[in-house]
Amino acid sequence: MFSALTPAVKDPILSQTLACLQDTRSRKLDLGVGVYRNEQGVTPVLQSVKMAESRLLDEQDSKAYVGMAGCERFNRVMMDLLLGDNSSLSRAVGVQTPGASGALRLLAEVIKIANPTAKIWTSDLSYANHAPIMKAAGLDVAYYPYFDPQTKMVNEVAMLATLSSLGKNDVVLLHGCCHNPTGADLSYSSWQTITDMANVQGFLPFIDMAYQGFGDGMEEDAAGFRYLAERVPDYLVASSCSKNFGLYRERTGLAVIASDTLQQSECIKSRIMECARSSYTMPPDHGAAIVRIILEDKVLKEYWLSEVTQMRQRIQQVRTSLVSALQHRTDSHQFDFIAQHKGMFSVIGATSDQVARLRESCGVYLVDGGRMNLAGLKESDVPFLADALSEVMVP
Ligand code: PLP
Ligand code: TYF
Repeated sequence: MFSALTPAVKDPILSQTLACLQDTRSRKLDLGVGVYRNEQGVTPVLQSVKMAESRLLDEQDSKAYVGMAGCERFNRVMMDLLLGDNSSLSRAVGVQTPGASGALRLLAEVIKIANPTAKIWTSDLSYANHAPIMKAAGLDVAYYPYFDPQTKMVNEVAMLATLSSLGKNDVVLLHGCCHNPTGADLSYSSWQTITDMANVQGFLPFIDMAYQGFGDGMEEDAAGFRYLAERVPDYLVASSCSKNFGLYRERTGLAVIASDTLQQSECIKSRIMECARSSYTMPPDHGAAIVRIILEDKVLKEYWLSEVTQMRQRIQQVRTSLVSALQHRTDSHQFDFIAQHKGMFSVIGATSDQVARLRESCGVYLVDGGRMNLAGLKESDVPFLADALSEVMVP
């Protein structure tokens, strides 16, 4: 049965973490995989999560199945977090999924069922798993221009020019905030323009929100998306609790569907649950139960928000420190863009040769393409990293 099978290509991100673990040098930095680490280099379980877990241990009286859409109370509080008091809430429905990855896959499958010839447009560059997930669901994938390697910011003119040619057969995948891998986010005015284009041209906006709270704040990070959500007839969202709740391995996420009527959204939801039934059937409960407990409790929610603020501020601080260390060493403003980027990552413009030299000569591990996880960097490691970057990247 399997004799002709060749091994899979390695995961481009996780393979860097493995390589760093196997590196025996005492001085090394794993800035590959997107996990947050604190000043001690630890990815902590949040205190709010610990408190919710201990409550869950006391209160949970059954492990019976919850249902195909997961926990509807989780779906409700997560939609509230995502949408605030947005008017589209009244026509939006949610399905709990195994991480945002599960949501991306289910939403892609329902697009394929509704329109087998649909084409999905993703940013160039984008999250390493976007294209594989969409292709696995049978969708055609195309790319719109996004990252400008010169400015290290979004090339909004080129992006909007491409989007202006799309129509009813197209789906546009947008990062809600904290773009992975580049760190370069859309401006509010681009969200406005994309909203107008979706309305006039009829393409479907599909938003991936994996880092709400890691850019400028919980509400601020959703502002562009909420502007669009108020105004377009249909949209889809894949939302993740991996980073902002630190629930990575618990596989906790949400798919949101908003169509022009609640009845139509419910119809799409029923087809999504049908897709889930023919795959994993029902999502894991533990992470969703934790999130539900936190978001339903005013005090716990405040505490959790303060923990997200701490994580966000630490990332912002480390960005500022790195920029100033690099200004000092290079006597230039070549790396200032790092402080303008949002969220965990920055694409720093290292060539594949430079990425290899950083790894081999300096023990600094980035993802190929030059993505650096700033959320994995300790303040105390900034001088070491700045030395390595200025040695390898400055002529
Ligand atoms: N979307 C983006 C942009 C991501 O960076 C990630 C990775 O964390 C995901 C989706 C998947 O997240 P999850 O762990 O919730 O499946
Ligand atoms: O981009 C990242 O690093 C995270 C985590 O195949 C991740 O999103 C890493 C590898 C992978 C899926 C997710």
